[in-house]
Amino acid sequence: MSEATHPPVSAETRAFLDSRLDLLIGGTARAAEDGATLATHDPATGALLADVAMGGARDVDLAVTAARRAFEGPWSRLSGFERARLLRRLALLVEANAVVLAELDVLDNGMPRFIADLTVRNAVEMFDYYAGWAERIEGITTEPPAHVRAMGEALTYTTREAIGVVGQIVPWNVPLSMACLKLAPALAAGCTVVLKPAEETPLSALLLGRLVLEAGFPEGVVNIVNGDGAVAGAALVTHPDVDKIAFTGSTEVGKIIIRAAADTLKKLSLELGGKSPVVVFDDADMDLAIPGVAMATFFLQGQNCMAGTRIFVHERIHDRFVAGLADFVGGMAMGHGMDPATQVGPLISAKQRARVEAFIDEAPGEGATLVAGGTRVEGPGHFVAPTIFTDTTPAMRVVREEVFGPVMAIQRFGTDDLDAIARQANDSVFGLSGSVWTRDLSTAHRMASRIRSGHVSVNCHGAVGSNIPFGGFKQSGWGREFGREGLDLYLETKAITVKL
Ligand code: TXE
Repeated sequence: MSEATHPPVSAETRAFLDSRLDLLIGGTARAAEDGATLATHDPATGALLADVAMGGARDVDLAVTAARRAFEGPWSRLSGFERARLLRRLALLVEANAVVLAELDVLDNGMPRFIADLTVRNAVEMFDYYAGWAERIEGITTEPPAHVRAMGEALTYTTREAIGVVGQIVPWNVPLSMACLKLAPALAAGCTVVLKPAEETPLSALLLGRLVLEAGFPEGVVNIVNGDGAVAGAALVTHPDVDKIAFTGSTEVGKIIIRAAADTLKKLSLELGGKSPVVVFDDADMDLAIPGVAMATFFLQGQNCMAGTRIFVHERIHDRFVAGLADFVGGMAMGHGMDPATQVGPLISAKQRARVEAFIDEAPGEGATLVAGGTRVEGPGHFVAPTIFTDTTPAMRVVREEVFGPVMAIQRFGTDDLDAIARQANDSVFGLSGSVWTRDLSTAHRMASRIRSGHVSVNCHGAVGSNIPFGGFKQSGWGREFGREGLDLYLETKAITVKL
């Protein structure tokens, strides 16, 4: 990696990028069986960052074998308290390596530095939070069945046991966060893991893997296999010795995984796409709502499953609100994520930029009015300016499909009938997130209860946290991550009856 091609990074980050970036299998760093590598680039400059080992089906098989051995061996003998200690040690190590982890995600993903710093803090919190749960896994006692009681005294109780070997497949939009939010509950529950990061962002997970070993987790508990989704990802999904797949990514691949996992009937948790509604009432605090709604869409360049991308604004405030949004967006600094002033970084890839630009090119022809952005950004990086359309309608593609880019689609409403507004807001196959902006507490709660999503924020957006269940209604997925429900995704319940 040449210094000239990107802004300065720390010596530790440079040393990491210059090191061998292998797969982590059974506690050992190793090249792919066939020697294949994957090149990863800085999306802001196009510069090559590093070549990392690219695993295939054979590597996945080795990783699953190592995970099974660990699951049945030393890992299964550790108590929840001991797993908690390891998780807390990992949290401290992530904190101690915060700068390198943040810089790796900035370089690999393009995200602005302030977002990378936020994701490292979230990662630390995630391991600390789930360390607490590792100490609190418990079952119940209940009444034995009548036919056993008829024979004399008996006892029925339940235990909560780790599901086993888990395959975790994650996307590129928040690489470190995704790896940590998947690993923490699985390890707290006592599972072992084969993690497959996204092709576009293989770096921070590899450093995390080194930290997992440094924290003292037994070898094979966490295995990391970078690789192609259709090869390494698919091998994990069909592997007969994997008990569960946890996936975050596109709804399209989620459906492929459901079908592919059917033969082995794996447990699945899926966090998929979104097209979240943002409802702005005419009594909303404009000073709060304008920046808040802008960031609901443009945070992470809109490459965010929770992004609020269908905006419903009361017609009485529409013009004022839209003018305020255009002003705000005009002041957003676009650039390399390592520049502290940057609020908008590049999209992840040329492919993603082309996909997003196709939505932008098509919308005016369907009748949408362009308010901001919309012009092509020249240069080597995959930049797209924050783009706002108003006068959009429910049938437009920009309103129906997940763009996963910085594109906002505004519709107006003229009614005060909350059921009618909710029908508009819920007119989507997705149901992941949403937000309501009003000063009226009653309107806020009544509207929040009508939105068919797993997560609703009031006067803010995307208020997620390690302790707050998160997941989708409808085609946004199966299951809830974070909180206690996030732990439950990795546990089986066993009922035991003993005739005494
Ligand atoms: O996602 P993919 P992509 C949406 C968003 C975006 C679109 C495409 O709309 O524009 O998806 O992004 C692995 N078996 N989201 O193509 O393909 C892949 O290697 C097993 C929403 O990047 O779903 C990667 O690790 N695994 C989203 C992961 O799946 C497979 C986040 C995600 O890649 C596989 C990302 C297969 N057959 C994209 N094919 C969100 N909800 O946060 C691919 N993968």
